[in-house]
Amino acid sequence: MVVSKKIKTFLRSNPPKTHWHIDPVIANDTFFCLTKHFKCSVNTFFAKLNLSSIPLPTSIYFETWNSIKMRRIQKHNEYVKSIPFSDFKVFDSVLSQIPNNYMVQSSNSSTIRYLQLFELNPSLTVFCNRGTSGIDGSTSTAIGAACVSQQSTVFITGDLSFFYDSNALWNHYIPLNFRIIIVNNRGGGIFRILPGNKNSENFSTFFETNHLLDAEPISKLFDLEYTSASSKEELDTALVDFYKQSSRPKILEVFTPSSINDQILLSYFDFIK
Ligand SMILES: Cc1ncc(C[n+]2csc(CCOP(=O)(O)OP(=O)(O)O)c2C)c(N)n1
Repeated sequence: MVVSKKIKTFLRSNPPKTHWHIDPVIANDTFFCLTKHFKCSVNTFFAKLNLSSIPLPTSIYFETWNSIKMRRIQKHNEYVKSIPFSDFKVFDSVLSQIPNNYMVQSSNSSTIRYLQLFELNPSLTVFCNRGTSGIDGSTSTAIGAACVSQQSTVFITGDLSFFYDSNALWNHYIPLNFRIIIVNNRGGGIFRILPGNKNSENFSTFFETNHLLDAEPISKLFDLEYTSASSKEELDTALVDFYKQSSRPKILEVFTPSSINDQILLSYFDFIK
């Protein structure tokens, strides 16, 4: 599933001549132009595809898109340096400090949207429940995946998604190296990013669902180690020890200023244009 609506719309309104989907089971016709479904794994497909026998046309396709990508990365780095502590800045610190070969589990909604804006360490494997994109069940999924795969796992989540599924912590199977990072912006930050009037009580009560909860009492209840951070310095300090071996799973809760998060994200898109 392509997360970005802008990219989905772009590809739908600029359809390719052919669209091949490679998957052993299912082929979603996301761009309404699917021409062929190869029912096999990606590795099998590329092992059988004899590229040297295919005459390749001369094309500037790669150079064109690669230079756009490079420029975007450069603008991205410039922007991150210039912004104050916010959701965006938290993702920059957090994503650059996940150890190699971790599984990253993401909740919905702005968590996965921020995640896709960053160049990730290619040794990480990233999962998120997309489809109906519920904020429910992400913690349960992350814990289940960590148990079954036995891969070191960090779960990154928003506060509402975390509190919604806190019952996921009530079991005896959470691996000791399981890590949770809660980006607590005191409500549904995604709704501030979407267009509409944000300065009304109706907005904060019924859309953003403002709250003052923090995860410390829940960590005590379920016997998890707890740390919090409210600035870049505190976050970077907390991350130094966060992935070290421990006798209990850990939660790191990062408090961000909800009033500036949306503006920082929206200005990012203007800046990299
Ligand atoms: C089960 C369910 N209920 C409601 C929604 C609508 N919804 C989408 S995002 C969101 C808020 C998410 O807030 P949070 O987890 O704090 O993440 P943030 O957007 O702040 O990063 C809600 C309520 C949903 N996706 N799934």
